[in-house]
Amino acid sequence: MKGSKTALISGITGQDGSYLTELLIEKGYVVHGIIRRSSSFNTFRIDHLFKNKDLFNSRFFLHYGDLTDSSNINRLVEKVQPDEIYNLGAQSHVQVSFEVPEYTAEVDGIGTLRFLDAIKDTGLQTRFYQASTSELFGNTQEFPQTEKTPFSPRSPYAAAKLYAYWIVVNYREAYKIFACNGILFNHESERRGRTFVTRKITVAASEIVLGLQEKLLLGNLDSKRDWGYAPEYVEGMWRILQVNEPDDYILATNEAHTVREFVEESFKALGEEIIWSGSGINERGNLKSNGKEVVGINPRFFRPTEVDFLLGNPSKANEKLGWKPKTTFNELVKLMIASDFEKAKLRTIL
Ligand code: NAP
Ligand code: F7E
Repeated sequence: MKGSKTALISGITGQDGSYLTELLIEKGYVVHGIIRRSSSFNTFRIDHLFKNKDLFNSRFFLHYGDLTDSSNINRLVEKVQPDEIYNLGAQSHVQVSFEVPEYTAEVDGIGTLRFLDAIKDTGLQTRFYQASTSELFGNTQEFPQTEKTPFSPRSPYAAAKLYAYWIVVNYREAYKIFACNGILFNHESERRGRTFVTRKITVAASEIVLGLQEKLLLGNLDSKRDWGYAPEYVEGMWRILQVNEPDDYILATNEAHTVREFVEESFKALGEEIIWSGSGINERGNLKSNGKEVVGINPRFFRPTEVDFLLGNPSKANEKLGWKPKTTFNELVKLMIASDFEKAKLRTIL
């Protein structure tokens, strides 16, 4: 569409990709997304846009592609000629990265280089957003973390994202590419993948209360994270590309909670209280109302190296981009529970 900006998004089928697409379409962009071929449909988060006949193939386009395929990335950059590129595609699960470290490095690390080389080689004047992560800080001793806190990755995922972070900085300096890192702390939503701890908890708590599931098995309950609400974070991504100079920014809430607190708040939102007993792998959580054991530990969910505590300071994003998180921890838990409880209720009548 003449006059509209064009964006190219990798990872469009993921949590952030779907919210970012909605935001950019609302802002009048033409959006091109890269989807992977899969043996079954994996577009459920963007199906509502896909089915909108006024949008699809006029302001919203999908292309098959993969971050492991340089020729595909080159072709798409050349064909779409985007004003902005958002590289959100990744093997994004930290625990899984211990199982598939080489693939994670290939997609999350070298995949980023592939985009940057395509921009360099085509000479396209575009703006590039890289989905960097608080996992880069690992077990840092500096609290809260800022853009100046040294990195100390603790997983194959974080090590791959560390390469991506620095290659973005290098191409910005070496080739004057408008490339930026958004160092985002955990952000969650009703669309969060079900194997990340927040969604795993809100789905399980809803099903337990409705009698559809017996028990929720978790790993490290004492791990602390800075959890925000994903739709607000994709707005921050967009803001990072709208300023005059390319730079790197933290997006976070500056408030951290343990996994244990997330469990407690989730059951509380459903009108139940958890009573903890035991310790280590024998710790368990029982419902106060009827004594039923509903939370336990499975060492399978412990990681070979854990990141114990992350807390981000978003002051720079606030000052330079006017970005501020709005949704509180309690509100986040409540809205995830409300959504998962409704979905679970539907299962009781099927
Ligand atoms: P997500 O829901 O797991 O989505 C990941 C996306 O990447 C999916 O669309 C996935 O496609 C795609 N993808 C995976 N492998 C790919 C490949 N080889 N080639 C192309 N695309 C591929 O992740 P998210 O939570 O939206 O996160 C978005 C980005 O931000 C990721 O890079 C993540 O590492 C990073 N990040 C996330 C958080 C967070 O808390 N959410 C915080 C910091 C950084 P399929 O649907 O086909 O699997
Ligand atoms: O784990 C602990 C686990 O998998 C959070 C990704 O989006 O955010 C995410 O990475 C914490 C960890 O997210 C279970 O050990 C306990 O300490 O929800 P998670 P993550 O590893 O923080 C960062 C910023 C990203 O960049 C990543 O892409 O919860 N935990 N028990 C558990 N975690 C899981 N998944 N499952 C459990 O049963």
